[in-house]
Amino acid sequence: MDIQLLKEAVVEMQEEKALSLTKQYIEEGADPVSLFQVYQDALVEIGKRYEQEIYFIPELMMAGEIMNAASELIKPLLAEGPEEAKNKKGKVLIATVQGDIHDIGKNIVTMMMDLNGFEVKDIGVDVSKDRIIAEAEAFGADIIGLSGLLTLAFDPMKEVVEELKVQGLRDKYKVLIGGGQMDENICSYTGADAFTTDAIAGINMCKAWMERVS
Ligand code: B12
Repeated sequence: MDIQLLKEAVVEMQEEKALSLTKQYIEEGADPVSLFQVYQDALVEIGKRYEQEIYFIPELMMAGEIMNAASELIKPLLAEGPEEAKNKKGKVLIATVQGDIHDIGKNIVTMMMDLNGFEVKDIGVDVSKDRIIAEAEAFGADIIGLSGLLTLAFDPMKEVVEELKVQGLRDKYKVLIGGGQMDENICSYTGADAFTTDAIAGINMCKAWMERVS
């Protein structure tokens, strides 16, 4: 797999080329997680171009479309994945927080968690703290996964944690925040238990938490 060639095609918005390379690499036996990683890296580059005003909203939208089309190609490979899928490990309620509509990363994580043996309920984007908590309660979640890519998502994440405290539910859930901007500082600002910028790392954290309780 020529990572650079694929990344360039995505960054340059050459959808047909990107998808045909993806198909070719799949046929050649490329690892699905590495393929997702190339797309994620390309989207970071597209984000930078947006910041530099080389790209604008239409390009962000186009990037989203290319990523979704690629996900459809890559997903079936993941479905051939681990045996452990049958043995549900724990329940994860996942949402993109209020004010944020980015969902590509969340959808990837949801899919990967499911394939890794978690029971996942994805309640969508732009979800209020009250709904997140109500849904977690109704679902009997062990973990609440919050996605957010905007700086504006930090406060809604914090509010979910605060509201859990107000309702006396903070100790009932592990809260994991995810998205490209997440780091140690944001994690402590929001009061979440952990953060990740990577789906696989996030899944490993969830596995470790569930092993500790079982
Ligand atoms: C595509 C895109 C869009 C698309 C989104 C389409 C969609 N359906 O999601 C559209 C065009 C709608 C969009 C809109 C906007 N966007 Co936008 N967008 C992007 C872009 C280019 C890629 C995002 C993406 O999908 N990345 C790929 C995925 C796979 O990566 P990921 O989300 O990080 O997810 C991975 C991990 O973080 C992790 N993960 C994610 N969530 C979770 C959750 C859990 C629980 C776990 C465990 C793990 C996890 O797992 C994933 C796989 O490893 C980014 C740039 C960037 N690099 O992030 C800008 C970016 C996020 N957007 C940005 C902006 C500014 C906007 C707009 C405000 C633009 C505008 N003026 O309207 C709007 C916001 C609308 C809103 N209210 O949310 C800025 C945010 C800047 C900031 N500091 O706040 C960015 C960073 C671009 C930039 N560099 O300026 N955007």
